[in-house]
Amino acid sequence: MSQVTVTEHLLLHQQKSPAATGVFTQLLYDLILSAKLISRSVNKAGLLDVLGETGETNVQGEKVQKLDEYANSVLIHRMERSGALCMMASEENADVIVVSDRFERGDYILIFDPLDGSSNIDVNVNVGTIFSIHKRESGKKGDPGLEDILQPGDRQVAAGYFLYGPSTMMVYTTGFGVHGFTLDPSVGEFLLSHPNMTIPERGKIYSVNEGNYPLWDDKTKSAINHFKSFDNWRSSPYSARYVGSLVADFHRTLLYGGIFAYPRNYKKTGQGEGKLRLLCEAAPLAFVAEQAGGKAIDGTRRIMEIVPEQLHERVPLFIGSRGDVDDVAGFLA
Ligand code: P6P
Repeated sequence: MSQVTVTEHLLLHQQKSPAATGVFTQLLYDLILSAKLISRSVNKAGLLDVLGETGETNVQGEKVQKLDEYANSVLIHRMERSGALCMMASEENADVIVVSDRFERGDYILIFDPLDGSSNIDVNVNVGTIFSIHKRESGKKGDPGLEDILQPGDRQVAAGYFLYGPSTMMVYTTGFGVHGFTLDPSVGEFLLSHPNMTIPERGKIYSVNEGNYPLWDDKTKSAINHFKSFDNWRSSPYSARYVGSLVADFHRTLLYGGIFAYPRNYKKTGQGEGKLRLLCEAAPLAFVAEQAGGKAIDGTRRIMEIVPEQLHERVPLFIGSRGDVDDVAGFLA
């Protein structure tokens, strides 16, 4: 296969996209550089003093891992200097980060989860960085604010993720298909390895934390039981796979098909609306899923249509093969 880098691919195949401007290319370049720095530290985690927790708790009430903090600081430091952004939001930061006017600013807005699944780092399980890119309505002047970032997923200019696993991959979309790249550490470039990724119409794997079963409502229990029964489209139970790292579970679902679910967990504090965040997890992955021919709902609504009311809003998430998500929608209607 010819060695096509991400930036070449963007220029060659994404001209149609409003994203394919020089400023966007610079944004993507700096995002990729951040991911290379994070990948290097993740891959050496056992050797550097970056394992374990910082002793702090983030806005989500989760213990901050040392690598979380490192990944977050790399992204903020690098991306505020990209010249492409006016504002950022991180899953690790309570408030938005307005790019200081001592840096050159652009109209793009970057939302990210710097190291999703980081509780798995200490046991050497895949983790990832998820990103979502919006563009501020042109012509707006002055400092950006929450109203510029509380946009539905349909308004995303681009979205994707980096997966730090046996190899480091980047998967992204600008609205013209989904494309996967694998980092070749010997040259330090992400090279096109999965052009035009499409998710199978149906799968044979369901992915959910079954330990939360007692916390679900009856409709959710029926929907998940459907995949573990003989009365589904296969007339055979699906296989269960659950890594507990969203990017790893989603990436497998994208490649093999099937469904990933994180339902509402009633009785679990703060998870009445599910655990996953709309802006930095559900919406970017929903963009990728839909561009690959899949679907993503919160149970009744298309994720991409939900207008966030707050920065760290959580949503239930059912995402994956079109047919499997439609089955879930039937049970939850
Ligand atoms: P649970 C990791 O902490 C994360 O945010 C996602 O990566 C993952 O899908 C989910 O939480 C796992 O949550 O409750 O099943 O451990």
